Amino acid sequence: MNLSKHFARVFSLSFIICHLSFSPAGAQNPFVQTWFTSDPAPMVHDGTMYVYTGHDEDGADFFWMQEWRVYSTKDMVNWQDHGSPLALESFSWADDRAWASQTVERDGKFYWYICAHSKLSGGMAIGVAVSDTPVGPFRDAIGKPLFENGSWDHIDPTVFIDDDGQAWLMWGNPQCYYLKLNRDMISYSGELGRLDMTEEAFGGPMMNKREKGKKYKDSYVEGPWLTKRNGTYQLLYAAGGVPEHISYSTAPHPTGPWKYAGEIMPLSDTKSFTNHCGVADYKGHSYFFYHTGKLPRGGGFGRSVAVEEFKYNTDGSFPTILPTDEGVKPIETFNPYRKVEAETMAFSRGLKTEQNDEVGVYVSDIHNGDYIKLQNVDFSQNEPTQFVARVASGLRGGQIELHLDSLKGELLARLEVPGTGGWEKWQELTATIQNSNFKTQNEAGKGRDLYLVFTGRKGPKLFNFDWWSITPKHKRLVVEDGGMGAYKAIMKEEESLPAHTIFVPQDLSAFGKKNPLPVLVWGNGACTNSPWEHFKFLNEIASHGYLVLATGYIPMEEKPYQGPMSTTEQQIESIDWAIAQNADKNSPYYGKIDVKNICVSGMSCGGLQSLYNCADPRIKTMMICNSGLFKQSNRGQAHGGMPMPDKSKLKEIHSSIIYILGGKEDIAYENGMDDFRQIQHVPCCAANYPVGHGGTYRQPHGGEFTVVALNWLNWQLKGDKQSAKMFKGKNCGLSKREGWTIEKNAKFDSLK
Ligand code: FUB
Repeated sequence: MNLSKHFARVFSLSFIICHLSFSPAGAQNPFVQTWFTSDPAPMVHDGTMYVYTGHDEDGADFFWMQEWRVYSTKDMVNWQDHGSPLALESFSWADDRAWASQTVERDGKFYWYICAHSKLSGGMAIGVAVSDTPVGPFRDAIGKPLFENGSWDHIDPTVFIDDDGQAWLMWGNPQCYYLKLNRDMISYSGELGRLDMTEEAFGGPMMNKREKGKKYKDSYVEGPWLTKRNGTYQLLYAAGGVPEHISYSTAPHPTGPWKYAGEIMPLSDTKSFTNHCGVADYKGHSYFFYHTGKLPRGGGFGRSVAVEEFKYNTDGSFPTILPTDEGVKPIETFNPYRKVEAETMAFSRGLKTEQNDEVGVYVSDIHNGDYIKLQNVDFSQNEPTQFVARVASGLRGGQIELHLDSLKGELLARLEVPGTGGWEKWQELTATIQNSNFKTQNEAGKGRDLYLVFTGRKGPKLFNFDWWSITPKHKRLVVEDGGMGAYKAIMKEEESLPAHTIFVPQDLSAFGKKNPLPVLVWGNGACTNSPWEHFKFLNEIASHGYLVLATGYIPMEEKPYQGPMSTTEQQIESIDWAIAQNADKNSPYYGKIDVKNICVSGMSCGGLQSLYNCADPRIKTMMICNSGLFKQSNRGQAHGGMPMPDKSKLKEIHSSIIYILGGKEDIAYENGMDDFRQIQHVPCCAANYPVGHGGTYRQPHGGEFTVVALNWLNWQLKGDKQSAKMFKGKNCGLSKREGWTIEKNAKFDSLK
């Protein structure tokens, strides 16, 4: 018998069986297929779910782990790979075992608590890294272990910030330890604490303290996850010994007394003898993260993160949660009309991801037949015209085919990828969408599954893949489901108003002479020529029945605009346009715009643009956000290109005016408050909310700043008496609203 042929046949058969048993149809777990990932720690920040993981090496025979990785999603099924922003090399004292970890945000910084083997003590140690963003770059925050004493117990840190601000760090195998972190999150106070590892607390004592022959309900092993629900602390942990299941205990205080509460994820055939969990609530759903060994060629040392949705029992206790291959359902649609990092996937086959300084993370190891699947892709917001992709190939390239709903489903486009002269010689290539008449949603009115299928010569690597996008025919986007107001809004560009972005109710039929749309004219922070930082705020305002005309190009994605600054004239163009459209019988806006009720407004440099334009007689009111004219004494701090009228300009204001500032931390606080004090001839107030210069514009629906702005506009432009109460009188709504303060000038109470 020809042995090499025999092995080739056995190998290819087992490969096929592996892939067949790992069917993509509907499966979401494990939700990362490019690498082995373990010990998931979820963190929700700014509307995004992040998961921090360990990384098991391919083909390993122990937990020889070198780095940690980060993934994120907004819809729970399409995950973006952020690569590895933290590795053993980040800690000069660590030399082995990049084991379980958890990240938490505090005061705008992200603290990643890890454990690793320490070359200083020879045992395991707890370390902490810090970053300004959830995806790094992270650096060792203190240049030494946060805690070590030579013991091997010190693994698996969990961190929890309590309602009173106290941050708790817990970890350990088989003893569970705790420390009280200081406010700086990188030091601690007090002595090392030890939980009482009793039968009552954990269903059984530590393994090494068990009485021979005695049966115990359970026992704590490792991987603690500390959280709190309905005022009760919950400690989840890997339990029972090897193989591990997940159990939990509850307590009135993090230090105890803890009481065993039962199993959450019982033992089942996950092909991993360890388990490790984390829980998080996200967009009204509760999720349980854990790991299995279920990826092809995975197992006890090749684990993969998985997630299940669950509902807490009414008393806050956990239900039983079973591991599934299906995983979770999407909770939002996926927008393809933007730059999508190629390493964003609901499922994939055959691929790896790599990273470099030029492009960040990209998809690599692409061979014939490999694919990326994205779930719940909603094409209905626009019409697709082109598929654009950035690729590089050091060999002969291949093709990317776009199919709907299955690997061989309806073909949308086929992109030819040539050799580009190197694996990192990137080219942007375009293919036409062949059939733009396809159904942009499925029968259920949801998005469709999109498969990016890679084809080419059999055998060799084809190309690397950085990002892709679908070019929309029309520049328009529904933001945050159209906003929370009574009129679902849309963000769009109009040919008749170049270099502006319009936010307006989608259905204009509700508006006319009796109910016209007041106008908000907006200038952007840094006088950037796109409202990319403020679109959620502006969209939300539009959804409450306003025509919002923002300076600059439509932000089709939430990324800083890179182009020349805007000009003060663009706000005047907005006013001219609104008046012209209202008078134009052929315009969809004909007779629908309230041209007598115009607010000119802007943030930071956009606020300066607004103040520059303040004398325009068509202005009914002004709203100056995180801004104020520079004083003689600090003019030097201004950036080039900012409009710089001196304080005498304030005399030209002829309307009511509100300053909305970010409190003393706001760099514009001094200038804004100085304006407020100087404005005595028209009603003026200054509202402060302690968030600093950035305001809350990028929070969902624009956050607190939207609430105040909407009340001001409703009062000043729509005459709404209820909204007036937010500002009028000694006990006005704003004076009672958490975090806000308000000051008013002598003329303010005369404001009707
Ligand atoms: O990933 C290495 C170790 O395996 C973790 O620290 C434990 O929790 C177990 O999952």
